[in-house]
Amino acid sequence: MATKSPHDTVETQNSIVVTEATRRARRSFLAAGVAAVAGGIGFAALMKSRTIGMLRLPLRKAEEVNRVLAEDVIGEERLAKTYPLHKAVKRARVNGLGLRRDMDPESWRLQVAGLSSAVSSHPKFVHNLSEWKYCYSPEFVARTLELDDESAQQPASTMKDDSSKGEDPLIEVPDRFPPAPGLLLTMGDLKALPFVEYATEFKCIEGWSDIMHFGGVRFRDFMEAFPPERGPGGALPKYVAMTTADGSYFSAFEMTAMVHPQTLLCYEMSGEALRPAHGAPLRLSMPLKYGYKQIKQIARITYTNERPYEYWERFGYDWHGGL
Ligand SMILES: Nc1nc2c(c(=O)[nH]1)N[C@H]1C(S)=C(S)[C@@H](COP(=O)(O)O)O[C@H]1N2
Ligand SMILES: [Mo]
Repeated sequence: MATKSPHDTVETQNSIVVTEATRRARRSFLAAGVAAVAGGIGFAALMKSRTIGMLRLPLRKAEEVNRVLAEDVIGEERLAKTYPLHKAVKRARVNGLGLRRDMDPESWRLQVAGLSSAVSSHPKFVHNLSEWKYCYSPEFVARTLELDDESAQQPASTMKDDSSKGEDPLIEVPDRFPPAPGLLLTMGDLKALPFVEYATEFKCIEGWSDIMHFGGVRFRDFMEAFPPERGPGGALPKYVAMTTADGSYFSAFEMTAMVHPQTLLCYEMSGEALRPAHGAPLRLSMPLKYGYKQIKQIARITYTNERPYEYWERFGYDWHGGL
């Protein structure tokens, strides 16, 4: 069997993106040439026009437009602006519904489904992830309240998940913990991967933003370590779904957004261990998307080719949540 090195996973994805971008650029380069001529500029005029870099201005402009387009579609090259870490707020605002404060932290595992069959030899492989039981008990509430400060204890969400956004009662929320083989990872498995941190602007659709400092592992590094099952021709799965342990919140993403270098699985915030109100033990940071896509208290990650359902979708919010 030809085993692909884990490194190959991300490299291949990048080359897919690059190839696609190059193809688009070439297409619009030609289109620009045609347009320049058709637009009456004429070849001689085109050759006399100012050059920027290697390209004459009219072509350069088309290339620019194309770059913006490609970034929009591919979402791979655009980076969110980063700030010096000390510019981040010391205590970030808390927002969100239904975070569990009563989970036994010892019972937390990160379930990963949709992996390459090669992982069946991994020591943390299990045949049925759904058999894992997270433990809840009121005795853990006091401990998580202690880890958060008072402001974190009264989340101020005004995001409507009631009928005001027109919930469609016909939409049935699918089971987010279907039986599946996969890995049951611990925080130690995540901490063994390269640590990355940054401060970026976090934007909530409710109209506030803060510079927040996140730390954790790049999803692309995580994916190298725990590679998904590939489709025909070695294609990566199209989507990644994530859900909390109790299934009360869930989000989903295109693979192109997941391999973005600023997409992090975070276990630190403000340079400290992630607090319960901010989604301990593990949350997502994806600075090119709105806050509602940055799921907290992640328990299961699934690679899939079917577009997964997203929590806010039935209330009329955009599935992509892009900024
Ligand atoms: N599990 C879970 N994750 C969630 C939410 C939630 O309600 N539950 N709310 C989202 C929204 S709308 C925002 S703005 C951010 C807030 O993150 P913070 O509390 O760390 O500021 O979490 C996101 N992730
Ligand atoms: Mo939000």
